[in-house]
Amino acid sequence: MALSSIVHHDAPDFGVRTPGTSGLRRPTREFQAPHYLESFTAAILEEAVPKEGATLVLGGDGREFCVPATQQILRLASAWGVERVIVGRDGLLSTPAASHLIRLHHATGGIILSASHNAGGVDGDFGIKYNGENGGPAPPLITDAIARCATSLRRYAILVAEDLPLHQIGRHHLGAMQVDIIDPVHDYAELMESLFDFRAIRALFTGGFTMRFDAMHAVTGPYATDLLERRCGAPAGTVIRGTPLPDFGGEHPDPNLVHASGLVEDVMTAGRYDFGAASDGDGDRNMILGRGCYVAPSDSLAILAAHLHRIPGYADGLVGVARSMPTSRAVDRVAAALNIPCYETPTGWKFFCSLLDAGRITLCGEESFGTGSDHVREKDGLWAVLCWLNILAVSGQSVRALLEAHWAEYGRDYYTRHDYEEVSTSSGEAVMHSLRDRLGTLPGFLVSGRTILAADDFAFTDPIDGSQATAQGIRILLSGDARIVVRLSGTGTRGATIRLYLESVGRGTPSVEDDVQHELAEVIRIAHEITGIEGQTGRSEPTVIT
Ligand code: G16
Repeated sequence: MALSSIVHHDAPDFGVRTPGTSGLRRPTREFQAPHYLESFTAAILEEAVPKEGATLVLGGDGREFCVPATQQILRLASAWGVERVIVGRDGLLSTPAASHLIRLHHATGGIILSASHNAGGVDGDFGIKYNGENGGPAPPLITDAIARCATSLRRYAILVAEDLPLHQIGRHHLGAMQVDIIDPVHDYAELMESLFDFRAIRALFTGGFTMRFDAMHAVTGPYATDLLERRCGAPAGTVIRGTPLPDFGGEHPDPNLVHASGLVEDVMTAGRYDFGAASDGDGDRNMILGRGCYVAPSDSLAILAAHLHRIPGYADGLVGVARSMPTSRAVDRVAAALNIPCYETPTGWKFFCSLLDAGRITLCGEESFGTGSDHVREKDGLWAVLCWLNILAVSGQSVRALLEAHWAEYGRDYYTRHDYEEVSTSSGEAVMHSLRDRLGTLPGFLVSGRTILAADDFAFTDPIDGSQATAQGIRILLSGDARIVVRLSGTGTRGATIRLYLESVGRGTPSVEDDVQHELAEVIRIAHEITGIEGQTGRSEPTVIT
């Protein structure tokens, strides 16, 4: 197509648009405003994509606005001079699959359209994020530059062209740019097949093992159906809510005890299946359930660390592990027993990526239902589910038996997260400011029979490149091996969300029947006393407890 088909548009001033923990997430309607998506994408291209010879991967989780956004981004990429874009059919790509494709094709990077676990639809959220050539979320240096550029950019170029038939796999052209529309599942499924013992998993299902996977009407439906039902032989119907819908069926695609309550009822409460799992909007999170039990993400990470060598792709063992700061310290004890390093990083997958790139860690995970390894540079929901299936298959144990054996050997970290969603930004900040002001005075303080041993605002220096991240959340260590962490969410889009993380290492013989909230009642009380959340926010109860 001739150069004359590129037009330039003026972009209004949308104010500061700083990508958060995981890209720019805003209400869908905001993204649909004329020039909003376009000018932000232009800023991404300007700051992260060379004008010549670039290959990009493009896809999203299928939420409202994904398809028109994909078409617009293709026109913008063509006008920018991108040589080739690899797009998932219908604009679909899970986040881990996009990460894999970037690495597989040695692409310049990728643009992922998702607001992850946030609700979708016209009244929900939309999001966009840029991943670099390693397949991982762009580092702060790039996201800050994108934010600055997006704030000041007043003009962008776009190709005038018809929509591409996104449902048609094959090679297309848009101006001088080549567009390859591919099956979003195939390459990712092949990667999984290279890591796991599918024969053992198949035998597990043949032996009558039962499972439900809740795709929550989000992107993992087609991936899970191919992997679990077709490649691993699970009976048809194992994957539920498997069709991606623009509004996720009106539900919140967040795999936790609250938003996946149907699955929780079936597997955990009623014990109808041996195993249950769910993933989120873009397929990077996971929740694991066993008959009558729930596996807290921090425990899942520790158990995977202890058993990963039993999976073919990890037969050489682990070089190191990492967890985000608010994740419980359960994995630290496994790492100590394995005599491998354990890194503590701020919340956000990008902090793991430099350790993964440098070959310092094999496995990493977060309390926020994220687990992953060096196979991609994103957390990976279905990968975690396959890890569990593979371990269950080769160990012959149930989820409950694995959990209880793990706790008997390493001790149990009772753990809960209390979220105060959509409080006013000022009250969220007030809670943090007031804690920061008092940090120095807290150690030595006696609260409800426990002594505060240490308190700090978590700061991190990347051991590879020396970059620093400060003010990453307040850590309060209490006597009796208990810990309180407080931070503001980086992914909310309305007001502020305060996250209160509470944990205590248990004594005795831990069982899946233990009431975690009861075990932690005293630590919860102390957290309220120290943080003053109720007084600052007027909320006496959290919105979500996981
Ligand atoms: C994103 C990041 C995760 C992080 C999570 C935290 O997850 O990728 O690394 O743990 O946000 O969210 P918050 O700041 O709200 O606690 P996702 O799944 O939303 O992309």
